[in-house]
Amino acid sequence: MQQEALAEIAAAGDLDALQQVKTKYVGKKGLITQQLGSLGGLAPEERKSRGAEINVVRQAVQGALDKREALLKRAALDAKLQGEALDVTLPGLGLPSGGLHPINRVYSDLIGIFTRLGYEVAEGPEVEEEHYNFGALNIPWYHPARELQDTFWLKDGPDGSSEPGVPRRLLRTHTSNMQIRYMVEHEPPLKMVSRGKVYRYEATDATHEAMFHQLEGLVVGEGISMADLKGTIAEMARGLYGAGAKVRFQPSYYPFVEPGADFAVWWENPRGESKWLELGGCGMVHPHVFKAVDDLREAAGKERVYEGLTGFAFGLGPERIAMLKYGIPDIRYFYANDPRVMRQFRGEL
Ligand code: FA5
Repeated sequence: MQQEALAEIAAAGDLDALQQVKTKYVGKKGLITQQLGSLGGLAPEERKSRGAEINVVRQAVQGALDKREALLKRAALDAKLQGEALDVTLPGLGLPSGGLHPINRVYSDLIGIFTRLGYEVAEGPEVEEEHYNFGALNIPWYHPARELQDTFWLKDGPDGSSEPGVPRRLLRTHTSNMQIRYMVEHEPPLKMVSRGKVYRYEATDATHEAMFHQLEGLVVGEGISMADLKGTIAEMARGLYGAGAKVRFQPSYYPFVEPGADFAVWWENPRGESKWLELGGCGMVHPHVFKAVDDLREAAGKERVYEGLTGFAFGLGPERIAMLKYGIPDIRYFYANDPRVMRQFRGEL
């Protein structure tokens, strides 16, 4: 019986099978237990020697059972651990990655160029008072130039009109409001760029949006000249398009500069496409602007420090740069929130 029991123990492939063998031999009604129970019917001498024999068998079987149980438990644990193991070499699930909007990419290129030239970066309001967007920029209410930039007005008063004595407000039509705000706050000499959204009440098409972006630049000091302006725009073009970049200036009119110009950059891509890219307007700050700034400073209890100085300003649209750089044919794609467009810029930081 011992041989049989040991063979069955060795053959038990899992803990359930082993439990059956255990019950069969050493359980309450097991074969060995029964034999021990039957000793009572034997003569004392025989009972002693037979009892000793059976005990030897029982101990051998019990020992084999314990060993096998430990082994099977270990194997079961190993199998469980194996099943639950983390394979760190498996490819990950891949979190979706974001990316910078193409306009922000262009802005960071531009801001990088100007901060390296020592410009400060300023931020200002999109909801603006009429005076900062127009009046102080030499565009009085009767000036036809206001019609060049159709404006979204805020309906501040209860009937949509403004209260007497309360400045009318609007969504700024350009970032040139920051020329005024910055000069009122800071003393010359200064170099500043300001980025942000601007709004115009106009029909949209492939190159015009009602909301778009601008980068404004302003430099004021003694003896600042048109040559400094041209050199700065050329430096920006080189920063954007490399050492061979070309710029073109054409006379233009903006009430807040005199003389004024539009500037374009010669753009080429590796596919051999090229053209003049009309980027923005610029010019020498009009003396009326300096006077308006000093008036505002005086009203705020500050010193008049701008009259008699010279300076230049420029304003450009990053959308135009981004459209060419990324081959985007229609400005409206930038703001339509179409994931098929924006997905192409994933991972671009
Ligand atoms: C201005 O807004 C002036 N404030 C620029 C300026 C600043 C001149 C300082 C002189 C001194 P303009 O309206 O031309 O100028 O707009 C400047 C640039 O903004 C344009 O060259 C163009 O790149 C971009 N832009 C104008 N309108 C739109 C539009 N609807 N959609 C997209 N980009 C536009």
